[in-house]
Amino acid sequence: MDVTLRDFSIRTSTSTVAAGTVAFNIDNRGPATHEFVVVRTDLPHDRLPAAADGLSVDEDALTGVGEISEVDIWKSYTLQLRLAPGTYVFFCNLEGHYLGGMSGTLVVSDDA
Ligand SMILES: [Cu+2]
Repeated sequence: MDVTLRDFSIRTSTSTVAAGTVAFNIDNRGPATHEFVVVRTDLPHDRLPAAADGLSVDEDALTGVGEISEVDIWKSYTLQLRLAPGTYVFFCNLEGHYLGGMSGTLVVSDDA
């Protein structure tokens, strides 16, 4: 699936994928460095627990699945994850970016 990062949104080519190996083809369209973090949670993507700084998400309070911690501007990355059926949330956790709207939900279904 394709993932496009920009200030401040994350767009994905799909919101549902089949369980198994999922390749996230991540593109940063700038104008800042971003990050791509995937966690497994049933929380709505805009209701993740806040960290003490109030500007980012408390990743320690969530079940991390994978991430690319530095997505440079105008570069492309591939993140491959083995995902079991369930609900996942992805976000950018650089200061303020999550609050700016950089998050979304991915549903992994169990049908092949
Ligand atoms: Cu960001």
